[in-house]
Amino acid sequence: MAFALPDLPYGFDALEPAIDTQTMQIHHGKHHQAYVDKANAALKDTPFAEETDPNEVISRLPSVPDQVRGAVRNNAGGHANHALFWSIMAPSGSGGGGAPGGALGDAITQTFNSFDDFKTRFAAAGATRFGSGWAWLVVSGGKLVVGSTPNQDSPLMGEDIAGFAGTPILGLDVWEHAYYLRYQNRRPDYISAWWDVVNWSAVAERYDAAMA
Ligand code: MN3
Repeated sequence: MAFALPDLPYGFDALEPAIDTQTMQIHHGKHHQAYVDKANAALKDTPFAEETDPNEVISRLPSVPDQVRGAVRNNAGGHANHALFWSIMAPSGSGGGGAPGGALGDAITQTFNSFDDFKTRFAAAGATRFGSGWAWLVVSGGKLVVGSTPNQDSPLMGEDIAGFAGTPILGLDVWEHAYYLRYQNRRPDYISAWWDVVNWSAVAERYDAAMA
């Protein structure tokens, strides 16, 4: 057994209107599936061939054989990033939207001054990422940090590889394939609509696990 495409925890149309149905179908069924297939092909003859958790592989990229390391970085990275992305969203009003409470809510207020200031910082990280990549909220050294990575790099790959490190608890795909059908070039509009479908309970679970 190797990597497998996870089912979405909601229907393809569940994130409307923030993310349209056709984008979800293509993004999950074509893009994410391709990352899974290409990662499996790249890892086939390596010691990671039986690994089912992409986070285990991308956290140890220097141990991946040279000849396939680039393909694994892009495709196991893509698998890990998309699996996280689906899991931290939910339909607006049915788990999606609102504001974080509990320890995560407190930490966001302490770190960024307010939830609105956090959203401004995170949106800027996504809007200013040139080309394709991801915006992140991570836990690093017990602190919350906002940043971004190019392509399918993950903060789990470490600063030397991804340029930004930590345990991701919230991630936003800012590749054009994530928003172009509905928003065309208007990436900031996609980001501002996306807050309506962020599943803060799921993010808080990740926060608690990262802090434990
Ligand atoms: Mn994507």
